[in-house]
Amino acid sequence: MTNFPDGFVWGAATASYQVEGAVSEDGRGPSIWDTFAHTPGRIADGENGDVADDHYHRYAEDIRLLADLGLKAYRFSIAWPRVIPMGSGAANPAGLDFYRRLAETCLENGVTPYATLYHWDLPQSLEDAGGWLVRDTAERFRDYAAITHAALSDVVKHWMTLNEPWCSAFLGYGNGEHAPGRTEGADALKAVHHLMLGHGLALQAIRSPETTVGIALNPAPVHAASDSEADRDAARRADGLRNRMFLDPLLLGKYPADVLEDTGMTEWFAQYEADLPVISSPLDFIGVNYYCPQTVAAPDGPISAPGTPSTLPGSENLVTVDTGLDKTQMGWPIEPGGLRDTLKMINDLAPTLPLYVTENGSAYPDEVTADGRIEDTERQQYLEQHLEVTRQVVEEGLPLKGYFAWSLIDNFEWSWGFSRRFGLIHVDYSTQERKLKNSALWLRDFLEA
Ligand code: IFM
Repeated sequence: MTNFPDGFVWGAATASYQVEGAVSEDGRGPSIWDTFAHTPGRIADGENGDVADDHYHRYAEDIRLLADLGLKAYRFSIAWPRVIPMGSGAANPAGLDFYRRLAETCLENGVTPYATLYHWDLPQSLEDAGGWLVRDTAERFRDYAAITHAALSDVVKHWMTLNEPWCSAFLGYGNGEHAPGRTEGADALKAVHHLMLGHGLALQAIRSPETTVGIALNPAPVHAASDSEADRDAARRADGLRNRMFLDPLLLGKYPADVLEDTGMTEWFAQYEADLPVISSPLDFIGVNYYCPQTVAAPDGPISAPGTPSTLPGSENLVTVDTGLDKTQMGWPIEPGGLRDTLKMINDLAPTLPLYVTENGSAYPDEVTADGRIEDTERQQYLEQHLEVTRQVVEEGLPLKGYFAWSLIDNFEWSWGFSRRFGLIHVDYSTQERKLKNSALWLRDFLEA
C-alpha cells in the first residue's frame, strides 16, 4: 500500500471528556457527562471520566507519542465547560490557557492541531435550562465558539464545530444511552435542529481567511435486508434519520421531507425554515467518522411505537439485521468498503468539498503479555483494511485530504466506561502508563514507508 499524495494529513483523535480527567481543576464547570456518569446505572462498569487518561496533565507525553508514530496532526476537542464554566457569560482564562498549551505543544512537535468545539460535554447549567431542545443553546454555542476561536486562532487553524450531532440528538435525547439521558421521542429532532443551527451560527462566527471550518459527522451506509418493499422502506427511514437529516440541511439547505413526515415534525420544522441558510453556510470540509454500515428490515407488525425510547423516532420497531460479517468488540460489523460508500454519499452531494476521515478505529479486548507487548492483530487488520480503502478512494479522485485514527489512546468509551479500548496506545488506568500496541508499531512503519 503506497502513494498517498503529498500533504495528505495523517493524525489521531481524542475527545475532552474521554481523556482529560481533571474535572474540577482550574475552574472547569460541570458538564452533562459528569452528571450522567455519576448517576448509578448509567455507565456499564460504573466508571466516570473524573481522571480518565489524565491527559490534562499528560498531554505533552501523549503528543510526543503521537509525533513519534510519524503522525502529523492531532484532533482533540475543547471542553465548553472549561472555557465557559456555566455555559454562558465570562470565559475562564485558565481553561483557554490549557488549550493554548496543548496547541503550542503540538506545534513544537511538528503536529498540526485540529480542534473540535463540541464533543458532547455540554455545560450542565445549559442542560438545566433545556439543553439542545431549546434554541438558546445554539446561540450560546455560537458565543462560546467565537470566544474560543478569538483566543486560539493564532495557534489552531483547523476547526470543527460539532462531533457527531446524530449521537448528541438521538443517543442523548432519543434512547437516553448518552448524557443527558433523556427519552423524548420525536422531540429529539428539535435537538437535531438546534445542533445544526448551533453549527451554522458558530461557523459564521469563526469564519476567517486564516482558518478552515468543518463539522465531523457519523454517516453510514444503510442497506435493506431484502428487496421487499417493506425492507426498502425501513432502509429509507433509517438512512433518513442517520444521514439525510444532517447532510441535506448542510449541503442542500433543506431537511428531508419524508423524515419530518415519518416523525410528525413537519409543522414544527416549518416554523424555522429561515434558519436553513445559516445551517447551510459554506463549509471548508466535512469530517467523516466511519465505523460500520447498518442493515435493516421492517418489523412484522407496525414500524412505529411512539413513546418507546429509541434512536429511530417514528420507526422505533425497525430491525437491525446481522448479516454475518465479523464484528469488533462493540458488536459493530466490519465492512471496510462502507468507508468508501460513505465518502461517496457525501461526494455525490458536494463533489468538490474536501473530506477527511476524522475517526476510524476498532475496540478489542487487549491483553498485555508478560513481556509487555499488546498483540492487537485484529485492530491492526481493521486499520490496514480501512487504510487500503482510504488509498483507493484517493486514487479514484475523491477530494479526501486526511485520515485520523480513533483513538490515539485508550479512553472512556461513554456508556461503556473503560471496558472498550479503541487506542493505538494502551493505557494502564491504575498507573497511567502508556504502551504502544502492535497496531501502533505497524502504523509507524507504514507511515515511515
Ligand atoms: O469514542 C467514540 C467517539 O467519542 C465518537 N465516535 C465514536 C467513538 C467510538 O464509539
